[in-house]
Amino acid sequence: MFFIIVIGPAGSGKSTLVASLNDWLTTHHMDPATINLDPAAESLQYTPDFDIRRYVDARDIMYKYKLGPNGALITAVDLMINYVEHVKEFIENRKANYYLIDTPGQMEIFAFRQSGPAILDEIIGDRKAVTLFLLDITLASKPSLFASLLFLAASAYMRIRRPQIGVLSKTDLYPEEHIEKIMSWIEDPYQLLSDIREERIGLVEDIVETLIEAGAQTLEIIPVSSLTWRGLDELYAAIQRVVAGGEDYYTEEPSEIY
Ligand SMILES: Nc1nc2c(ncn2[C@@H]2O[C@H](COP(=O)(O)OP(=O)(O)O)[C@@H](O)[C@H]2O)c(=O)[nH]1
Ligand SMILES: [Mg+2]
Repeated sequence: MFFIIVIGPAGSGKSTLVASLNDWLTTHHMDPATINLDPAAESLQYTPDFDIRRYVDARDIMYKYKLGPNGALITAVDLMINYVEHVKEFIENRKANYYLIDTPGQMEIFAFRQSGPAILDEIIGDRKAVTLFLLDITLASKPSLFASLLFLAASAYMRIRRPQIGVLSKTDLYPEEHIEKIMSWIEDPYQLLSDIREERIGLVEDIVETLIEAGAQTLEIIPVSSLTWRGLDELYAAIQRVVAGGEDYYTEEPSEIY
């Protein structure tokens, strides 16, 4: 039994990826199950096998405690820990091969507060898990903006502390040249640095350079589209390498970015 945690900024395509990966795994007879941990999800592109909204619903909390949407989501995520036994019970009974975990839209409320990582630890324990961090291609139009997504992935890693694979999402929206450009930045961080230099934004160059020079860690990134299923085979292979091969993607090649 393996856990696939899907994380990323609001609207980066987490729930859509859970839906498409669930369909892909089902098509390939891999027996997946979906767990929705977003108490504020309005509508999901899949029918979750376990749905936290049955126990904690951000909208109910908003009315009950007279909170705004953010306050309600924070409260909802904090309350989720009380229902973690139900998640565990579901997992024990369902006995799936893969559990796909969908997380709240606003990743900072989940990943950057104590309750999110604590809930994941409770659910997963010391079983094998991988985090898929979504880098939304629509937010990566400039080299510096792409670098900012890498930093976000790195800070999510610091919170979740599980092997992480980057997913460049929504690639169907951009021409192939743009995707190739982004992939060249991943293969050669110095190319990213020199393209950032052309933007002439000072401090950003220094930050990126420091991180490259520090020999900080690498992130494998796979271009994916949940619409066309582009990259889902590669993504599955990468997941497989982490969870079945026991490799830690963040510590394997300490030579590239981070
Ligand atoms: N074109 C395209 N749109 C996508 C893709 N994945 C997600 N989206 C769209 O992006 C928006 C946000 O997706 P969602 O999965 O709800 O994001 P979440 O907040 O991270 O869960 C929705 O309108 C999706 O239809 C994709 O692969 N291609
Ligand atoms: Mg979502």
